[in-house]
Amino acid sequence: MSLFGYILTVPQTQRAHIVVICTMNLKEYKVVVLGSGGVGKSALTVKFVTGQFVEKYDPTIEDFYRKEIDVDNNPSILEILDTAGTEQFASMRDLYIKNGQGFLLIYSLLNRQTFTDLKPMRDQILRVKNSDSVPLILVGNKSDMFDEREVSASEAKVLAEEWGCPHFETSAKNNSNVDEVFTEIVRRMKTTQKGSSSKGGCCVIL
Ligand SMILES: Nc1nc2c(ncn2[C@@H]2O[C@H](COP(=O)(O)OP(=O)(O)OP(=O)(O)O)[C@@H](O)[C@H]2O)c(=O)[nH]1
Ligand SMILES: [Mg+2]
Repeated sequence: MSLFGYILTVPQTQRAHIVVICTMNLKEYKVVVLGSGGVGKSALTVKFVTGQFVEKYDPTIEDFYRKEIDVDNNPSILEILDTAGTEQFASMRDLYIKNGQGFLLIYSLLNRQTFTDLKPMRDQILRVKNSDSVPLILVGNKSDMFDEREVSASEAKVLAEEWGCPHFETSAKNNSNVDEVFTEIVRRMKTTQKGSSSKGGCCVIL
């Protein structure tokens, strides 16, 4: 019997006492933020999750965040794994990649080496996932310091085209394209994987 049908069986005088608690299990998407040390992985993630810009550089070992996000009128939960850029922790990457569904590959547009470093990371993703259609986005961060850039937008676009993925330039400091990058990766995860879990909602009648 439907919930509505059940309520109709209850005498009208008692219906005012029925409290219905409904919980909706939202689809969950797991995104992994990868890139060399100091490119702004944590700053972008924290900006997206809390709205704050982290000025101080405190190298990450591993941080995990959950945030509800509304993409194209579909509320979802985004689980974000902010990884360590330092090579010391690179051995953990296979595990992160195995568990992740979408990947943000971040470089600093002030530092060419960080751009070059992304190629082996993408190769690793494709190898671990055993697929060449993994949702990922190439992200050039620190666009507020464009005067000091070492990587042009056009060469990054060429690489993104070669990889068949979008390219964004972001600034965690100026809040430029931060929400857009996270929204777009969810869109891509939705279309390729249709979400990791789509449990139905649950209603409790008191
Ligand atoms: N100007 C500017 N500085 C930024 C931006 N994003 C991050 N930073 C600064 O760059 C430094 C490193 O940022 P993090 O976010 O800690 O870098 P990370 O990639 O997480 O580094 P690891 O955790 O070591 O891998 C910090 O001092 C940030 O404030 C940005 O968009 N613009
Ligand atoms: Mg960090």
